[in-house]
Amino acid sequence: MTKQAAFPKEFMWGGAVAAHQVEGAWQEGGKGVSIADLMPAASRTAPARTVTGHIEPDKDYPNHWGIDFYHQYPTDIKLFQKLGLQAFRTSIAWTRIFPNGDEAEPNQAGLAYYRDLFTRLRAAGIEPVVTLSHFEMPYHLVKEYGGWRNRKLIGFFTRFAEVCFANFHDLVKYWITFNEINNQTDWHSDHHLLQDSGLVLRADENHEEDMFQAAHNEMVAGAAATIAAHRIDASLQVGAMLAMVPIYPLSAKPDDVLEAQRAMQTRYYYGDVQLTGKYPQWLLRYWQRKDYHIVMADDDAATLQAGAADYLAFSYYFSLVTKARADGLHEYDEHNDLVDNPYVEKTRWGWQIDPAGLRTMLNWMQDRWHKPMLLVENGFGAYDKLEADGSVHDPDRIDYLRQHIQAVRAAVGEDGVDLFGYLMWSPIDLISASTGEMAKRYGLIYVDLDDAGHGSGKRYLKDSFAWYQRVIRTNGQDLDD
Ligand code: P53
Repeated sequence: MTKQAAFPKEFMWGGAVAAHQVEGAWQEGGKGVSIADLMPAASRTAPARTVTGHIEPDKDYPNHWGIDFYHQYPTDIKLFQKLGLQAFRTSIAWTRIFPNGDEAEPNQAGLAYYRDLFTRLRAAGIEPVVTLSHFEMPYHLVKEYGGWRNRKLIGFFTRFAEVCFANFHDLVKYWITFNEINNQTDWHSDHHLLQDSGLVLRADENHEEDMFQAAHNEMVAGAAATIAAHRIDASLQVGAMLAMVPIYPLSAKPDDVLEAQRAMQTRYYYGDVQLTGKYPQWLLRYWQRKDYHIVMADDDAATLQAGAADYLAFSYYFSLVTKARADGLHEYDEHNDLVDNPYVEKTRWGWQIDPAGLRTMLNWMQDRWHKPMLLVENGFGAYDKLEADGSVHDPDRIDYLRQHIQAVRAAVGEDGVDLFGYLMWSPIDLISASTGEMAKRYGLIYVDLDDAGHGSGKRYLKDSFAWYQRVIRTNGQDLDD
């Protein structure tokens, strides 16, 4: 009989959130205004969130209240402990530490808040995993400096990162620089340019060239932060973070295959730069062909090399499919010809459910970058219903998580992929990043709030809570029923 694949003993089971999606309290503790604070809620059918630079009185801003984690974290951590979480990923809101981003000195109230949060996590036996920039840079840096296309941001970010490492290195070993830095590859989307790089572009600007410039500056900043982390405490582990979305060819037609490969190159050059310290040749040639001039300082190459990430953090939710145009290949542009995958189901938000793609990508990343990996997001957004007796039945979420954890088990146990943990999104309901809705729920814990912030805010355990609790307790073996 073939032996069942297993997770290693020290495999880390956890859950993930981001500050602006849970904390609320957007004007407490000296916090400055972040881009997330200026994004009104959209919806499943009209998902575009925009930033106008001011609060529009007739719109809802769910990030302003989140799930009130800013105040309720001590009791929420108790629930996470009951769940058995071994790791908890959150982010530090940059605006709690540097409200405008360009101050000389950090805000002490912000430092005190995160010190208490991380201390309580540790006391509960939960390893904090902390993202420095998760879709929420200070709006001041967008308005006054033009976001990440300005090299001054390298200095501001590095200072912010150093303050965090110096203050929390005794509590936090695992760090992540920029959340899903590669989403901006979809540079046709104002939303992604803004979330990743604080870019608000005029119609006459070249969005693609600006995206490459902003991403370069971010990656240099991430490398500089990584170097600083190791100087402050050699035991710190700093990860790069990608949204891992496989892009398959629609058919075995050779042009479809080439098209899909180019889409993957476009999406994952951020991994090449951050993990190997080098830009791939195809991209340098592409810039030449397009007459793009990405400004780099003399020592950027050395910084990227010396500050290569220690590990790769990534999210995985869905896969995409592309095909070649009738008249030949696209330039490197993954978003031109995306088509439905006839073999997979979708969520209500149109996200294609593909657990096998996770195993494929784990192997692909292992073979390409040879670095330790941490899966820091994987989950199922759905409408949930709170029953009169306080229960929430979410069998579809359990199915989604089960199938993806089975794929991880096969990749780790059979294929020998170097993945050291699985952090699901999310232990608790939170505000959606793409649509700003509360109604798109991911949690194992239900939070009684709606899109307009109405409700008791009380927490209820969904069926998936007990299910994941057992997964953790059995180290991923008790999965198959
Ligand atoms: P929401 C796009 C594609 C895959 C993941 O997403 C993405 C995005 C951008 O929204 O975001 C990550 O809430 C992100 C989280 C986010 C989560 O996935 O849009 O890192 O902040 O909440 C789920 O359904």
